[in-house]
Amino acid sequence: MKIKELRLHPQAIADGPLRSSYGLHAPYALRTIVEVVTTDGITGISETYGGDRPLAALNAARDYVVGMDPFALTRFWQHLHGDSDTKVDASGERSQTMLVPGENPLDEASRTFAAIEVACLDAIGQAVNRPLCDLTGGRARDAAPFSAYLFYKHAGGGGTGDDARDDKYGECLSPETIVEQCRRFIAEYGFAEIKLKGGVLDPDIEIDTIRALHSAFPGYPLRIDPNCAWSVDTSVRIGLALRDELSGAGYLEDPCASLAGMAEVRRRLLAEGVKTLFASNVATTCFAHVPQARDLDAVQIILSDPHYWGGIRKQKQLSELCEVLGMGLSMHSNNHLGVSMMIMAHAACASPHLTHACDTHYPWQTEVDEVVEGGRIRFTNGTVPIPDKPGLGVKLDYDQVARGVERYNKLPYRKRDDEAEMRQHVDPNWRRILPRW
Ligand code: GKR
Ligand code: MG
Repeated sequence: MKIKELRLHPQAIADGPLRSSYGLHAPYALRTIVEVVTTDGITGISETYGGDRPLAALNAARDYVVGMDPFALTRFWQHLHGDSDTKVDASGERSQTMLVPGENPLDEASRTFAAIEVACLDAIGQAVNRPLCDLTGGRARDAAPFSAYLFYKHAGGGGTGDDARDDKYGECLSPETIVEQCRRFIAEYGFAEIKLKGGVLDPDIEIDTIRALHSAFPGYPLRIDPNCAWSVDTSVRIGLALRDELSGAGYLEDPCASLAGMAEVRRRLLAEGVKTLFASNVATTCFAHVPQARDLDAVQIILSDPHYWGGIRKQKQLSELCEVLGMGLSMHSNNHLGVSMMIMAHAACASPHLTHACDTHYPWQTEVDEVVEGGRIRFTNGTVPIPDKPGLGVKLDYDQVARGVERYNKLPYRKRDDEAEMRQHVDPNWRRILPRW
């Protein structure tokens, strides 16, 4: 079996005006759907980040990919990374750049690799008639657990003009409206863990929001992720204030910048008897960051992402590494379609050690944009079960893919820029200041 064709379909998917410390989500998020067509007539599919840069990197790999044996993934990794993938800077320096995870230039080779790897594994799964998560030694679980990923947001459901989507949640900029958003998430999807994207409102309002969620949903593990919007002192203050609410299976995610900053917050909280765990997808974005994160005790839970940590086999290796190092593991997310939903579910099911429900933005996207045949992936009690079908278990609806390409071609932007959106729609003087509080 050889790859005879690589097809790339840039997609624009409607997205609501969600807030984070990066700024404001644009009316459309960008993704790329990837297909590899083999000489046996099998088409393997995948999904990755969108816009010019990921597309250019995939196009640059085309000459190598066409003609490649889909089993020869290690050689492809070596081709993209040169002789050592540890040459990625382990100093933690790039965590200071605060680029959107998955769009860090240094993750590019692993991101490109992952997109092709998954499509190859999908093709191999179809060739041997086995689900993808069974190809790396058999699955650890049959369904992947996900969490309710709550966002402060302005009114609006995403898209523009005639293409605007319904807004199921309305404006959510207060503790009460976030509790209501959560109620709807849990009623519709059955999630059993809750994450709040923070770093948006004054920290005291965010403390009140977590407290309100804690009393409305007793027993649900809670996590808050301000994407480094807080200083070390503010992080300590919030850690102390939320010592009960974030205890147990909850956690504090990237409260402040850098591994050194998080290590200091952790030390100061432990000195006060607060054992809240810290998770990161900003200070730890590749294998080279893990030993340092652990040695400093800055991060206890790694938030991986198969889309830029190097795909499904790397996700499984990371799971085993975290287990050996005594660290927890969960999964990061950005806006995505149903193909990525299945990539994440297979990655989670292939990983023996997975300590917390994974993140997903999927509830924020709508049926209108879905590219998988048969419509949106369904959740069962907060999980995505692995279908009894080969490979990823989903096929593309090509009419929907074409509509996504059409939307993409009409857009004036080719990369995510939450800061520019914030200036255009909310505050003309807004800048991303870290720490803001
Ligand atoms: O969608 O605004 C967002 C998130 O902030 C996203 O970009 C992050 O990458 O979800 C992510 C996170 O956990 O940091
Ligand atoms: Mg995060």
